Amino acid sequence: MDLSALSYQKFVHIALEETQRRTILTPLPSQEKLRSIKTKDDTTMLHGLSFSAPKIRLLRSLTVEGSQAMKVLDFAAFSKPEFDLPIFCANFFLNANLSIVVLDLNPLYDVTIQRDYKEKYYMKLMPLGQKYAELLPWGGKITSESLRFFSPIVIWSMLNSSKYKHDVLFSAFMDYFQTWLELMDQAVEETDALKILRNCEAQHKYLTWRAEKDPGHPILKRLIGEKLARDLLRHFLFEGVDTLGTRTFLDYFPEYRCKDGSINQKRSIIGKSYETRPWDARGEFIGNEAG
Ligand code: BLA
Repeated sequence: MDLSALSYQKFVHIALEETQRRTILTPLPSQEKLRSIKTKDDTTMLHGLSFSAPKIRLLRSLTVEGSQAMKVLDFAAFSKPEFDLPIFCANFFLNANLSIVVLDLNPLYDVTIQRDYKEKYYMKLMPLGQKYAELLPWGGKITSESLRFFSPIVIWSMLNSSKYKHDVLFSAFMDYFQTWLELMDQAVEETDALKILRNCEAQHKYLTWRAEKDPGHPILKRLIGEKLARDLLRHFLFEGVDTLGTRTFLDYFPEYRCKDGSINQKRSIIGKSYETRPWDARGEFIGNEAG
């Protein structure tokens, strides 16, 4: 597949346009530093954009494009802690053969445990989850630990790269993002300090997980080197990981502690599981790790 026909720029462009129809975006200082980075191979470019808005703490986008070898989109939106909105999450990776897709409104609270949270946001959205179940089918076993950050409407898929699938993905991306924007519009500011603190901690736990274990890290390190990749992760992609809370990765995920006190470099301790979609059409969790 010739990748030159496929680009994620349109995704970013239209998503930002839609956001601007509903709210006022203010560019964040982090965007200046990382607006564009040339990679070591000199043909690939990284482009970053980041904004805040009255209800949004951080809306940011990273694309990797240029060389024929691969294209990447990492697009996410985090609300201010006064709101318990899900986190918008679109992570797409594409090379000549394969397209890897994660698209979700990641829950702030584990929906297998917090039923009230699940009911508040996801019960109405189950038809949206069903809409793409056939065109973007479940991608097979994944890092088990990731599942608690996913919602019953998550799209996790591995596809052959094609223009048709790219167009389907654009449509899914816009549906999910519009849904997130609608939730943002409707969100009512929390005033209970304790609840705001809980939201802050939940976002911090999520950021801590992703800043340490996101599957894109090895590629980013290869492209721009260890130091800049770390900077990109902690001060741009997962900004807030050093400010929204004080707990460390090992406080949240003690099972990753090695005997010498360091963090186990493996992505998963439990291993991969969930061969098939572990949620039914009503959003009930039906997975078990052996599956
Ligand atoms: C693969 N990316 C994956 C996989 C998941 C995600 C679940 C399947 C592999 C696995 O089971 O871990 C995405 N995982 C997530 C997300 C969360 C999570 C979004 O826990 C959120 C909580 N992906 C990127 C970027 C790159 C990238 C920026 O987001 C590259 C620069 C690449 N993702 C990438 C590649 C793979 C992958 C190459 C397949 C290789 C692998 O599994 O290591």
